[in-house]
Amino acid sequence: MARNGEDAREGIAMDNEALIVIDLQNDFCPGGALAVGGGDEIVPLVNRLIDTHAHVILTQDWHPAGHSSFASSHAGQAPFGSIELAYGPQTLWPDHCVQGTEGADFHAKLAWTKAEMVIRKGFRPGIDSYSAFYENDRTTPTGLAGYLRERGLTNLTLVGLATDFCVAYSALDARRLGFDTGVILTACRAIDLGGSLQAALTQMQGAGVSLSA
Ligand code: VGL
Ligand code: ZN
Repeated sequence: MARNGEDAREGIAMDNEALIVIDLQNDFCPGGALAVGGGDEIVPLVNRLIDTHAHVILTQDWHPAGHSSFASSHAGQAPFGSIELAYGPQTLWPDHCVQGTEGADFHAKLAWTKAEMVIRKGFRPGIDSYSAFYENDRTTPTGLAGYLRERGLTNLTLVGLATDFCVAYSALDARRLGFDTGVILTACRAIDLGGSLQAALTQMQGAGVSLSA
């Protein structure tokens, strides 16, 4: 069966399909606080995918100042190191996507107006949240699964930033929750920290996420 936007392009109403655009925010684009290489290059393709999908959902990384995932919140720690939090190891990041700042805004060229839902994550001071479904303690839900189920949106296509963190964690959780899940890799860019991109691709493949170019 044809997946994703192809069905929409053919004009067939695919009312069970949703495009989920992950964290396409200024801080993850060149010039931003946690810039992902080429993060802004995906915007035109993502906009075309938004155009061809009936249902569009956005996620927005949304941290309070002083968030526990920020290296600056921990004395003697530097960005991209790792510490142990109550729920396990946590990579430390530069301050990014602070609520209400320009860095937390969506990329200015992202055609976001069609989005039916914006799910914010990472707003609890003590827990980071890569996945659109569960925070990093792996038990606190964001509410997205319930929203999708209630709307009958069973087939998900994920794009955005970053391939090896928020996109991969979201895709793996989506599979675990029983959603048909695809990732369009050309509409994603990776942070690639210590082999994290290859690890994420292998994990997604193993979990039955349909990876396409
Ligand atoms: C992300 C690190 C920290 C992401 C968010 O969107 O992939 N990565 N916060
Ligand atoms: Zn974050």
